[in-house]
Amino acid sequence: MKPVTLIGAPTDVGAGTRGCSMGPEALRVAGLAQALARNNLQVEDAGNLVGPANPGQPPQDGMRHLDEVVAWNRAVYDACLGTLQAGRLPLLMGGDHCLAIGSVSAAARHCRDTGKTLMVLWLDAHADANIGTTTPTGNMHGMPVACLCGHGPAPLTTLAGPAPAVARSAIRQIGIRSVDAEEKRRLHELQLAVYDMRYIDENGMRHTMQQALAGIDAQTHLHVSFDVDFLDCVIAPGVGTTVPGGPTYRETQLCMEMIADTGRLASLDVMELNPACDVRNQTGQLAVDLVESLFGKSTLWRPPPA
Ligand SMILES: [Mn+2]
Repeated sequence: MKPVTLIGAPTDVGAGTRGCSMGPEALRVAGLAQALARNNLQVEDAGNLVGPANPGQPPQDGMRHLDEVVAWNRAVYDACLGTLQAGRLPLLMGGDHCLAIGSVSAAARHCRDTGKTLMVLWLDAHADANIGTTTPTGNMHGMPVACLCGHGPAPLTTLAGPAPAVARSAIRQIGIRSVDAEEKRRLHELQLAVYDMRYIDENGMRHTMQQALAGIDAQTHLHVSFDVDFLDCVIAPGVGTTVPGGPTYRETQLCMEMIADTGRLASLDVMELNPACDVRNQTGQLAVDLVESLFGKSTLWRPPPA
């Protein structure tokens, strides 16, 4: 496994509820770097990126804080791309989920430069596929998937070069259970691979992950974009947009361990952790626990998967 660089992006410019700007520090307090080091990874903490404050303005043309969202995403893109070019694995600590436009665009750029094949696993309660004309709120953390597919304002869709940054077939969404009315039609038109909660209920997490990870090979760069609201809010209250009925602790552990088994994890986002909504940092600690599994912590010694 490559050495890991922690990159903090302390902003909530893309969120409706404020507070996930404190997410990076909560992950540090929960011992993220120490947990990775315990699992024999080399870790460096690159500190926090700097960007504009949250101006608290209403939407313009269906989007809130576009200028600030662009500035933060440029900073995230540059930091993640530089980390990848240095042969390291960027772990972006959000911050709201709009910042995945920058981190996934960086992964896409790096894959183009090195001949790798990008696969994006989007672990989330929400599909994040809105655009300015479909969003009910204007909050840009509901738009990163659309932007990565080339639908959105040009400064965000072209961070990595000509849009789209990512082929729609490269994105697999897991845990989805909240889709806005207009977004539902768009999601259908985009033909993304969406493993929603009904799919997980009917097929189980093991089969779901086997499907979501199908096609992975030695050339795959696997980017995991983990929105902490993926988790059932009974165990993970520390997010601004809780949706009931998410994966349990055990289901999520299995999800993370099956990703780790591929050995292809190459970049990671941990997003939307909101200490203002949390209880004694329990969600921060849970996120750290799950990230350990994502990096290969297992209960027993296991032979490498075939
Ligand atoms: Mn999200």
